[in-house]
Amino acid sequence: MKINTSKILKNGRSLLLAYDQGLEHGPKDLNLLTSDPKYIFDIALEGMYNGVIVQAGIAEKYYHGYYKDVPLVIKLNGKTSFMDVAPISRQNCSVDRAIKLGASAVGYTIYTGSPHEAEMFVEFSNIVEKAHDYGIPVIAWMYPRGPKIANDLDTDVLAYSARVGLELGADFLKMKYNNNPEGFKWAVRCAGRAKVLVAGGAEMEEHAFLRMADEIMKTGAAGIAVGRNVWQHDKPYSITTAIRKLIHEGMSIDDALKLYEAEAHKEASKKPN
Ligand code: FBP
Repeated sequence: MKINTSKILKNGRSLLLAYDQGLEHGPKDLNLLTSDPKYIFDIALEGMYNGVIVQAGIAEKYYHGYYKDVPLVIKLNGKTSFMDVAPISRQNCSVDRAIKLGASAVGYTIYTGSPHEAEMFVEFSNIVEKAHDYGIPVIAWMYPRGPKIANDLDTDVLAYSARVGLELGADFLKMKYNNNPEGFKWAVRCAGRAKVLVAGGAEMEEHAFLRMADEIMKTGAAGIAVGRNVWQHDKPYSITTAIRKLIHEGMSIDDALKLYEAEAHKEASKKPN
């Protein structure tokens, strides 16, 4: 069966908008605007994202009508931040249900290094088998975490996790960036034909975020799966335009920074005082 990656990947690159933080981190990440999933789906649609990542419950209640133009990625597991020891994240949605909801891809977090990693390996492998029967791609959030993981951003730890994702059958790996371009290139290399998408992380100053995105794309990563750095930003559309040009049109970082400033000026003038 051929895996159809064409919905979430354009010319080998992808920009996804992640919105599963309500489950992973809780309402501390949200405010009056961002607690409304419509706000995020509007950004995904107008910002021409290659996909929006949500849990099934959000998809069921908000992904309909015109949002169907944004490819849907359903996250099939998740855990709250109340649970911090020996991390495990269990499946809460089937591949069948994700497909009924309109998913073009499914996602699953694996905590490599957790005492429970074997359980997640089994669940993940079953998901890969089922999703690939339907021809839809699987994104593995490869997050090393557990008693033996002293530093989850260590190059060897990241590279090992990337390799695990490839070996277990992931089509895409969502990974954290370690601000070490040479080291990260090795992790991308170890991911082989599994395409690496980098998580955005906690909100940072926009120029720093765009510079990081530019650096990431030079490591051979296929794209970014960003959340808070876009939808917590007060100019989400401007940052989206700049990052999209960086990723999909190979815009230089200097031009992307200038573009951001110009767009931010326009976006500010549209906002009611
Ligand atoms: P951000 O870009 O907002 O960091 O989102 C990326 C992400 O992978 C989310 O999909 C997920 O909710 C979150 O990070 C989990 O991060 P952590 O387990 O480190 O809290």
